[in-house]
Amino acid sequence: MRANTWFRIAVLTGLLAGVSLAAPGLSDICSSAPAPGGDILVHTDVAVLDSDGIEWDTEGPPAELRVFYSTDSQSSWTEVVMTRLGTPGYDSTWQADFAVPLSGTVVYYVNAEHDGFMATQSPYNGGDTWPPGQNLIARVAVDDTGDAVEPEGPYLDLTGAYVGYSADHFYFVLTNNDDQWPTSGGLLKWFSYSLGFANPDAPSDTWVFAPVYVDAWPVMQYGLFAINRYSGEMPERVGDIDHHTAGNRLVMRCAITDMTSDPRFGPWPNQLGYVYAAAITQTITISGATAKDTTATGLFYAPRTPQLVVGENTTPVLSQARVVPRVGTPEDVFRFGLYYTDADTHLPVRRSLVVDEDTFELVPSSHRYWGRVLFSLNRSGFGLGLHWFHFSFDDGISTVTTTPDTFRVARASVAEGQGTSQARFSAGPAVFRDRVVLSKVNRGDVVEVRNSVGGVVRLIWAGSMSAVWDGRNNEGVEVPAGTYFIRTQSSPGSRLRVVKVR
Ligand SMILES: [Ca+2]
Ligand SMILES: [Ca+2]
Repeated sequence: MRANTWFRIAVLTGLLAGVSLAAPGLSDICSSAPAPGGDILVHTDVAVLDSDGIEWDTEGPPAELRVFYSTDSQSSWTEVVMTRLGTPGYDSTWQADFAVPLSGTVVYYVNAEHDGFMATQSPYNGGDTWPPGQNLIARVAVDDTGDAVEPEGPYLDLTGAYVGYSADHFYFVLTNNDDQWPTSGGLLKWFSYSLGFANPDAPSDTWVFAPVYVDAWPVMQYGLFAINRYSGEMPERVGDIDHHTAGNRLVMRCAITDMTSDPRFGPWPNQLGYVYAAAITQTITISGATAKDTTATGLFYAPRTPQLVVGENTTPVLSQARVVPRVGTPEDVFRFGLYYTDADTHLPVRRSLVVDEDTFELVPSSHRYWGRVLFSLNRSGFGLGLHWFHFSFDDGISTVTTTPDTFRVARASVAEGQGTSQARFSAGPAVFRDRVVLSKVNRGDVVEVRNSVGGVVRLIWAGSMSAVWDGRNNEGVEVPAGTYFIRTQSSPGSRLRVVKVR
């Protein structure tokens, strides 16, 4: 009897079909803070995985994304279609918004589908309800009707696979094209139904863990099995399962620790945040086992259900707000930037740079808002004179604003004067290594440093009667040794000569 190899072959087929392609990878799922009676904004980054690794979907939108949210403790869910943002800093980000009640909790999860492959979070079965209703599971695969291979009956024709979790259990639900789940087809013929998980962070891709609904005594009976995809060894029973059938639904659950404490399963929680999940039906006879129907392999982001308490919020922190350079010409690019951190990971619904009366949207370096995210923007073309700027952020509940600051735009191409008249300010030392101190400067004047061929290397706005040139250019890079000329824009005809030495 070759029953010891049947499951290996079939699971291998099922899982490789999905890993090979097209499953949409989700990352950085986050939302704004839940303001009572307001709106919540959900963001998800999406990548399409292929055999070469991760390929960002930048031409989309091939994927369909939905947010399911519940405001009644997961009794019911409302579905909202997400749309792609595609703006700078959000090329692969999808978003949706929905209304927040005045109090209570908001739970949501994201489900994505691309080319028949799904990636999903799921509801959290907090009460460990058994068997779980449809409201406590999420679809991880859809399957066509009528595509089973020479099935003994329509019960072997899968129509879908669902997953869920509680604190203690993983939940597995299969649906078929029938209203029964027979385990025997007569003498020496059995049917099995299972849904396997594989951990992409496992040290090898050898092991699949699957609850199997099967009654092929004495070979295999209902249980959680560890299955070696590459050897002919007998699947090893590593735990019990609960199982339940009702109409076209088959529900199973296993203890999470029976799966994750097995070293072959790999680290848990894992880095990638998901497990592969695929369902399969099989017919087992004395001469071996045959796969009858297999779902595409989905990605199950477990256990990661975002839950929010309406009105609860930690205020974001802004730090290191700045502009570089402080003084420049209308042609110069000014780089504005700061760091945004939100302990409760909310995305900023407002991320503004305000210059005088104008507001600009800042671009984030990542969407991991629990860490420091750099928001920045490069702009040029500001008018001459002194400009005020500040940054303003809002996480959905709290608005935070930086202290107003200034930068100055000045004309560097001032006509060359005689260059001979006596400068009214002074600079010292005339031969320097690290710094030159300019004194008797008019407060608010702009000091120009030019190289020996007349190019402007640095503009310094004098905030007081003195200014310091640190020997660096406008990009902050130390200039080479040589002769430099310093003058102020209020008296362009006067200049001082300094020599920088190494
Ligand atoms: Ca099917
Ligand atoms: Ca917050």
